[in-house]
Parts: sequence; structure tokens; C-alpha cells
Amino acid sequence: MASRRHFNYRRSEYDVSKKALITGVTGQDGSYLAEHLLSLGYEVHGVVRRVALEQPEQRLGRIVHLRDQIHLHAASLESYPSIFQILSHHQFDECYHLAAQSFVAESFSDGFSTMAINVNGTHYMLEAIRNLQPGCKFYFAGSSEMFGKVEETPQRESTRFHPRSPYGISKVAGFYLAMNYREAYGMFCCSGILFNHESPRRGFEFVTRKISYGVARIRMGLQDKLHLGNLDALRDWGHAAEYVRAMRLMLQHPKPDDYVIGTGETHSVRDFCELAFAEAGLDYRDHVEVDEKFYRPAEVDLLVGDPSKARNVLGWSPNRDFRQLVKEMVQCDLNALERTLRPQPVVVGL
Ligand code: NDP
Ligand code: GDR
Repeated sequence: MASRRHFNYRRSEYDVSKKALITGVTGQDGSYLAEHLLSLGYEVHGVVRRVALEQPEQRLGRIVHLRDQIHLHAASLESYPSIFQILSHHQFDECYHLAAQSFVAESFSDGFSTMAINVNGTHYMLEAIRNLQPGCKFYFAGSSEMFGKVEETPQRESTRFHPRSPYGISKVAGFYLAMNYREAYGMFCCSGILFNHESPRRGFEFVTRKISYGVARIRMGLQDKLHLGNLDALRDWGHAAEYVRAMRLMLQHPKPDDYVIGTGETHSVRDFCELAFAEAGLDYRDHVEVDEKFYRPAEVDLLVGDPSKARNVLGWSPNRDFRQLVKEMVQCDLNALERTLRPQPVVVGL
């Protein structure tokens, strides 16, 4: 095993000498998971696209503070050889497969590449692990989008899947691939069926960040209107930093299994708007305009998870509530924007 490096993170009583590989480490969840694993003493390796290494400023923003503490490897989910290469050079105890085309709306525009990345990419990961290190535990990033047109509420592990987008279909395929490698080859594969989770690191195209950033820009006088789609869609929104803890817990349990991770509460996009604008002293009704172009060809109207199994078996439960999440996202965007707009002090003598 490679020698342990000096981590800034304080080692805890859970200190372990494990080596983990994270695909999608540059994304929202990957960045929180890397922090979490480092804090527990893991040696963390991440898969990034080649271009990210060439343009670190633009593409490694969420992990810039971890850059000298994690090992990055270039690969693409579209290329089996690139994944095979990483796994033939390093032995891992755990692999967290988070990389995906994760934007549901985009999957309607380009379903083919969503399928290629999400289904084949997951298959490549599983097959490379089976061939090279079948003892490596595997986490698959499943999604509440697999429930789609929900067949019962709240949704639990036994709820039948009814995906409503190419993205949802790709995640159902990934889920069954992971299950099949578990059953056919005895591999330790777990799927987390995670409901929406957000944070100040959320991508700008997702509705919560679009709103929090829009609120900040409106508050600063940079725009007046925010155009959104379906305000009545209901989602179970949690905090990403808490959800990545559940991913790791799944891989520590003696038996591989699948778990729903959510808060058990649901709120509409309109609720999110109301709270977010109020946080900045604004009324969303003065600024939000509905634009049909943000509607989806098939919508998922209502999602709410039942995380009882994760609570009972893994001891996982969320701590932050919806209001705290909205407040944190709006405040972070307000502060960040304020910093960028603040006049820089004139330095005399330069
Ligand atoms: P992000 O969109 O923030 O991150 C996606 C990651 O995947 C990025 O690191 C991206 O790299 C990488 N990626 C995309 N395509 C490729 C590719 N072809 N080759 C290599 N890497 C690629 O997603 P989240 O962090 O929010 O989500 C993580 C996972 O969890 C995803 O699989 C998502 O579908 C799933 N999920 C997310 C939920 C949520 O609410 N956040 C809920 C349920 C499931 P790059 O930076 O180069 O684009
Ligand atoms: P979702 O997240 O599709 O649930 O997928 P998103 O934030 O994109 O949409 C949530 C709901 O908001 C409605 N909506 C809008 N959405 C966007 N993006 N932009 C808008 O302007 C807008 N107006 C209304 C949508 O119609 C939808 O109902 C996320 C992703 O992280 C997936 O990867 C993950 O699997 C699921 O959550 C669980």
C-alpha cells in the first residue's frame, strides 16, 4: 500500500487505512465525499476527465482546497481502457461510482450520451473491478428519479420503479447492473437510492442553485426576473454533506444492500422560492416568471423518501432541515457575489 500522506484533516477515532476511488470527484457529492473520507484517514483517489487536469482553475473548483491531499487520475466513463488502466495500477478497498450525466433535463435533449455515460460507464466500472480486484466494495449512485411516476408514497426500497426520463432509465439500468454483479459474482455492490440533495456547491443548472444564485443577483441589482419551469413539482431535498456519509456507511455494513436516503419531507419548487427570496428580504411573486421552456416532456410530480431502513440498519439520519438548507444556499451566494462586486482597494505605489 502507498505510504500515508500528511492530511490536514484531524484523524478521528474511526481512523482507518483504507484506499478509496471516487469517480465524479469534481462534482458536488464527490467533493463532499472526498472531504469526509479524508477526515476519516482514507487515502483518496479521484477519477477526473483529462481536460480537468489541463484546466484545473475552471474544472477543479470544488476540490481546489483538497488538491494536494488527493490523487487524481485521468479517465473517461466512455472509455473502458482508461478505467481499466487505473484499476490495474492501484488496489482499492472501496469504489464510489458517482460520475454521471446527472442533469435530468439534459437527458431529454441528448438521451443517447446520457445512456452511454451512465449505463456503459457503470458497466465498465463493474467489469474492471470484477476482473482486477473483485474484493473492492462498490457503491452505485442510484436516484429517486428511478421511482419517477411514483407508485406509492413515501417511496421505499420495495417501491416499483417507473422512470420518466432517459436519465431515470439509465439509473434503473445501473441499479440492476450493480445488483447483478452482486448476485452473479458475489461482489460487494450497494446502491444508494438518493433523493435530491443540495448545497452551496450544487451545479447552477439545478433548480435550487438557480434560485439561490438568482436571488443573490436580484438582491445585488444585477437582474430583476428569474425564469423557472414547473413551480408545483414536489421534491425531498436534503443536504449533500450529510448524504455522502450514508454512502460510506453502506460499504461498512457486513452485507451489501440497497438503501433509500432522503429526509421524509417534501416541498414544492414554489416553497423553495418563497423561502429563498424571503431570506434576501424579497417577495418571489415580484420576480419569478414561469417559462414553458423549462418544463420537461415528462415530469416527476412528487418525490418523498422513506429512509427508515437506512436509519435502522446503518444508523443514518439527516440533521439539517429544509429551512436551514435554503438559508445556507442563499447566504453563500449572497456573500460570494458581494465579494466579487466589492470595489478592490487601490494599492498606492504599484
Ligand atoms: P454532479 O453533476 O455535480 O457531478 C457529476 C460528476 O460526474 C462530475 O465530477 C463530472 O465531471 C463527472 N462526469 C460526468 N460525465 C463524465 C464522464 N464522461 N467521464 C468522467 N466523469 C464524468 O453530480 P452530483 O455530485 O450531484 O451527483 C453525483 C451522483 O449522484 C451522480 O451520479 C448523480 O446522478 C447521482 N445523484 C445525485 C443526486 C443529487 O441530488 N445530487 C440525487 C441522486 C443521485 P466533470 O466535472 O468533468 O463534468
Ligand atoms: P431533478 O433536479 O430533476 O429532481 O434531478 P432539478 O433541480 O433539475 O429539478 C427539480 C424540479 O424542479 C423543476 N424545475 C426546474 N428545474 C430546473 N433544473 N430548472 C428550472 O428552471 C426549473 N423550474 C422548475 C423541475 O421540473 C423538477 O421537477 C436531481 C439531479 O441531481 C439528479 O441527478 C438526481 O438523480 C435527482 O435530483 C434525484
